[in-house]
Amino acid sequence: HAEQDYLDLMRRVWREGDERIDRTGVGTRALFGATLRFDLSDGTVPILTTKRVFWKTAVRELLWFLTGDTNIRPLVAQGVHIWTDWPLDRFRRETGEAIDRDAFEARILADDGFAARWGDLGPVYGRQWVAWPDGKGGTINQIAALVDGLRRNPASRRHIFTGWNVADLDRMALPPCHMTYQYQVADGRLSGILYQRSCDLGLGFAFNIFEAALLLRMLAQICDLEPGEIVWMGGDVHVYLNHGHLVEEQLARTPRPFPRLDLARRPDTIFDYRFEDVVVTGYDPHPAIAAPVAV
Ligand code: UFP
Repeated sequence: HAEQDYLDLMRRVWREGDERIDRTGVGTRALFGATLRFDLSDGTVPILTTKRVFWKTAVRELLWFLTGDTNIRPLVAQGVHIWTDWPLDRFRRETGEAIDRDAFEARILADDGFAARWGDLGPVYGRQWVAWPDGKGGTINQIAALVDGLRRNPASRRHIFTGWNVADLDRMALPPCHMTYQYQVADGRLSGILYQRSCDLGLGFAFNIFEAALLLRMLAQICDLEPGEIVWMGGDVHVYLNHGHLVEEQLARTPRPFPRLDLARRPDTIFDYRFEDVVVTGYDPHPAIAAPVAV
């Protein structure tokens, strides 16, 4: 079971990782360079089963990336809070106002001007994926170009898109973690690699691998290919020191079969998927494990 490889990696990081104080001040144990592979050809999807993963939130995040939007407002409107901490933190720092998260989100939803002023994350993933500034006043849609390339020239070794826009990094709330995606077509099957420069194994990974797999399935459908494998490559792979309870609990659990993923509808383009199109069946995870996010 491929989830066992993930658990083994988590155990190794926790036991052997180099302990350091990271950017967030929380502290991590970290290893450098790891690979995990998940077979998607049988219709399954890697949603971790050794804890409940809130995969619907991840679907909404991926669809939001594909719209090119970088404001948290559409996420908040869907009850997705995963990106709120960064703008909230900036708002508190810059205004000195002691506002709680619910009140901040309520203002983001109620006030257009406030949302525009405080809800934007800078040129993060969505912007780079679909509207990378071309330096000539225009933009490049990397995802559209990828689809086009997969259709026209499947044997290419250049099926790549990336969020790592060096010139824009200093304006991003968070420089891309899941930064580069590459694809290969072999025997009518689409496989993909996600290179993730920095990975919070306890929290981020579950979302990152699922979203990479979902995106691959969507690309395969749009390009009339069968799904192959999703390969995950991590750079700085770490566990936060305040996730000890999560590690202990998760490692004590036995993985269950991965659920199935079906796309209920084949939209005209990769940009036209809707939340309802993503159908996950047979997901029977162990209970959720709460753990704090390091901002
Ligand atoms: N992180 C992930 N996956 C993501 C994401 C963030 O694991 O998709 F957006 C984690 C990795 C790291 C932190 O713990 O967030 C980012 O911090 P840094 O930029 O210092 O690597």
